[in-house]
Amino acid sequence: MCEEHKHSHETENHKTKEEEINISIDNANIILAEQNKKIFTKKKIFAINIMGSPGSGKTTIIEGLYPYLKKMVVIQGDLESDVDKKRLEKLNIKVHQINTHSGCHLNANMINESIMDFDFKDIEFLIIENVGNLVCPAGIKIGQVMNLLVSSTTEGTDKPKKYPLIFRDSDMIIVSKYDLKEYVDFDEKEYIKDVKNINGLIPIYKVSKKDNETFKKIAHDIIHKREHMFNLEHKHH
Ligand SMILES: Nc1nc2c(ncn2[C@@H]2O[C@H](COP(=O)(O)OP(=O)(O)OP(=O)(O)O)[C@@H](O)[C@H]2O)c(=O)[nH]1
Ligand SMILES: [Mg+2]
Repeated sequence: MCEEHKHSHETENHKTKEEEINISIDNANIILAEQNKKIFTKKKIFAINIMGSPGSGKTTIIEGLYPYLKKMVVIQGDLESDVDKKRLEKLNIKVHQINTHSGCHLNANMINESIMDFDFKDIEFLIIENVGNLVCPAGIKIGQVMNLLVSSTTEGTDKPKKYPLIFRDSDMIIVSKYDLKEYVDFDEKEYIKDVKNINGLIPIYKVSKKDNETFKKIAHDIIHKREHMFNLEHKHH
């Protein structure tokens, strides 16, 4: 075998090994995510994974939903710091911090370790704020039953076109910073059209941080999903 071919053969083999390792990491993550899901299901806890760009308004959404989803515990995922944890604790929300350091998304193992010392008594909702990123968290299973994407008007109209994977992977979209849409020339029609092209039936809510009526509506829809999932008696909201 000539040197060039030998070399390319070796790189191919090397690549295959790397791919194999990645596949087994992915599989281990899927198994752990299923375990997490089973733990939550057993306790009738509805686990929501909140995704979105840095600064899109994920923590603000948790603050807005809390008055209507009182029985919640939060896992806060950030590269560094406990800034968001402290923010939520001011409202008396129970928060567990995960710092990924260089990791650009949470994984099932991090969640699994984090819930070891959880007190799940009287908890109905686990809200997981993933690391701010529109790429990495998409498609990663961590034990959630619902992916909530927070997508702000200030990020621009073109986000569904540029980052379709995360839009496809979501079960609900909250268009945040709706109060700022005029200032940033957010083209709502085009945005909604693009989202519907990617994920036809997805519910989309538009919210500004002081819009408690919409937070109430979103919370009630989430409560409904939980009741449905666990076959609970539907309350009249
Ligand atoms: N005008 C306006 N500002 C908002 C709204 N929602 C969030 N903000 C502001 O946007 C900034 C970022 O909000 P956060 O809730 O911290 O965003 P985040 O996605 O949790 O940020 P990271 O955790 O750092 O990724 C804050 O200064 C908020 O006050 C909104 O509806 N309107
Ligand atoms: Mg945050």
